Amino acid sequence: MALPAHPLRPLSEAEMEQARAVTIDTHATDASTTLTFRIIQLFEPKKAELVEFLKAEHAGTTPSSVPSRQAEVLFDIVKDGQAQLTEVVVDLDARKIAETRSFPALGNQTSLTLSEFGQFQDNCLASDVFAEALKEFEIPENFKITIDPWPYGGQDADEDIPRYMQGLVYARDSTSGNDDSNHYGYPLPIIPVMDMATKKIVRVDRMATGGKGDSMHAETKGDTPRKLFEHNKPAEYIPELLNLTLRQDAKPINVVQPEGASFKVHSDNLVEWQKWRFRLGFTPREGAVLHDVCYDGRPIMYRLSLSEMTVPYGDPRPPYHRKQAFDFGDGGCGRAANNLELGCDCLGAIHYFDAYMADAEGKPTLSKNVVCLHEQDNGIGWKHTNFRTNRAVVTRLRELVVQYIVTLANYEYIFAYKLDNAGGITVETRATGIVSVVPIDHGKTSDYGNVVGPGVLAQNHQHIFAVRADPNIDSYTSGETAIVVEETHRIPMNPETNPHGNGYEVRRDLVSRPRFFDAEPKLNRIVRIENSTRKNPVSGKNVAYKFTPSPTQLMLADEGSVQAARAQFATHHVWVTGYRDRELWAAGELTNQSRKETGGVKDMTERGDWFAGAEGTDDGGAGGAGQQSSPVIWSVFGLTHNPRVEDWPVMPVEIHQIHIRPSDFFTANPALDVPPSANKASVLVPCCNGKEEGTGTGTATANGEGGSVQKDPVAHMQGTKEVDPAELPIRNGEGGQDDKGKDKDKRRLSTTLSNLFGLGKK
Ligand SMILES: [Cu+2]
Repeated sequence: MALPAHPLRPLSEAEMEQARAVTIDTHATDASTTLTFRIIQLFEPKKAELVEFLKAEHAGTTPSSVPSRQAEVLFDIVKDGQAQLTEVVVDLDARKIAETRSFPALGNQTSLTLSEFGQFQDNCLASDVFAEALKEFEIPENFKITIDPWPYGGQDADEDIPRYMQGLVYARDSTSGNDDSNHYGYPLPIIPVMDMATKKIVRVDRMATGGKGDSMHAETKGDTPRKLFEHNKPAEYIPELLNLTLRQDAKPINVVQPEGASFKVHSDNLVEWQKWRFRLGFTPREGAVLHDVCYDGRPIMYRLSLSEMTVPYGDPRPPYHRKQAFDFGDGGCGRAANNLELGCDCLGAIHYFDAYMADAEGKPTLSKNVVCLHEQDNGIGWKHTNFRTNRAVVTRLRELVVQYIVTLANYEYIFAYKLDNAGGITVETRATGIVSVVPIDHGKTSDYGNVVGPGVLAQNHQHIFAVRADPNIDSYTSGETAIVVEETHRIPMNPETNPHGNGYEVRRDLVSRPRFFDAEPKLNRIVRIENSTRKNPVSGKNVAYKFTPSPTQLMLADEGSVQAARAQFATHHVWVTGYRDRELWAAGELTNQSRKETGGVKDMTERGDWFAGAEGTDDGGAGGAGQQSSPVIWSVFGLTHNPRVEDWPVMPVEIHQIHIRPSDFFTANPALDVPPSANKASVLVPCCNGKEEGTGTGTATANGEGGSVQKDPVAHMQGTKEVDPAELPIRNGEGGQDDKGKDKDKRRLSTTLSNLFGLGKK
């Protein structure tokens, strides 16, 4: 008998079809009603139910119940030109709707879909309003208009609008006949705004193009068309259009795994690698998600995900205040995931995961290769050389990388979870792609960004990320995970406890209620995620994982601004909130067009929850909304990106990592059993192409002869071999040093000096 689907397995094609059919049967009940689908995905089981299943799964016993397979379907009910956003949860086993939610038409909006992106450009180019706006400019022959769709941004205080989108307009020089010629070198100073229900352009905003000291507002329209791009230059990055020779001096680097990969992928997305085991999920909003992450059978993370990123732009000239993207909530990092290519996006033995996503008709469409899985070598893992014997033991730090890459208009983000052979988890973000640019008058510079090419201003902006970690350190039991903020403080010099002033102390602060705090490198502030009952048998401390919050710059927009209000998560480095099913979004569920963050981490911290062990069990004065919960951690970090010329025309990766590491979780270095085998494929590279040049002293050659490296290593002369204490000669008042010992020391010193000055024997 076939086993039932694991509750965390993504929806199959057949399950998506079934969810679609049930939704259509229920909501498209007459001929004048159509449904436009946005998302069909697995509706993750309630934690309380899933935990019981996971416990039984790990114990190898039969679970008392299996959570039912459910699908979450987000769609518009379109009738008489009006769209009603609706969400249903479909019980796939029972083939019926289990829950229904409707959303208001005005105010916060759900994320944009790929079909909306496509419609935006087509409808703009077909619009008389847009054509009229273009008449203000004279555009060189052979240039084609191209429009990057953008979320509308935060609504101004006096706005109360339905679903809008805006677009940044560029022109592409089609002379080369190559569709990949880079349009970002030719920005136009207009932003069309579209009502997505009527598909009509509601207005075209005009932009200021001045420099330092110039007006905050667009100049008035002249009587004659303004000539554009008189000084702009191509900004190509694809190799065949580059006006330079590609470097020839890089020889291939191959990653060869002659015995294949050491990970195992099972058909239901269970991944096993060395002592790690997890289930890979994939959602249109988050992309890859790690579920039930265990090491050596011990749970660590119930769920680990990238939750949100906001990109607020710092150019104060209207309408740029609305240039603020929420890449997860407005766009969707899963649905914008690249189809990764073998040998380009990762090296070595790669496994790719596909995902099914729903198209506008709700039909499952296969996205190939949206997540890649591979191992990589990250240099030395641990090493020690016994200086007495010169015996070195060295192991490699190997990582299992779960990676996905997202293209959101001009930018790319590369997200990776890296599990390593020392029990560590690294969450990595890389920003690359093309910086967002706007026009600037020829010859001017700006306080609001950097001129990266003639007539091209790359505006200052921030990228602020939120990683969500729902930990279950060494236990599936709710209430056993506790968060402790640990700091290291100076002890003032005092005769009783710190007579010489060198002492310092480690202080612990148990987080008993949800709250935020910030990175504090001066206090070495770290976050310990502990099991509150299990002690490490060696240290007696609670078993834990820890991470150091990154002291990166937080939201720069003024506290009173819409930009800051809609991204409250971006105002602190760490949030600890009380768990609720379905609460996955740092800036709230609906970020698109939001005026303020709703249902995000700030609201979660304010509802009066408490954690196990907290004094009192009141609701914190929040009107009964509080409850005892398990803690969820949100790590916020970012990049204030004031662009460099080197970021143009395509930006070298900006990397950021958070390191979640075991802290008294194991009884010793968990990588002690990593074999220190020497790599037989490594080769020696001689100097001078292997030919003798000059005297050639001081460097090892390919055959290992003729060099002085480590042959008589001065640097290791740090002591002598051990001696039997019984053999130590003791003389009164001389601390165990006899004449023979002094002679030995003298000999050693003279050898050292001789070697240092090249006088010793070789
Ligand atoms: Cu940037």
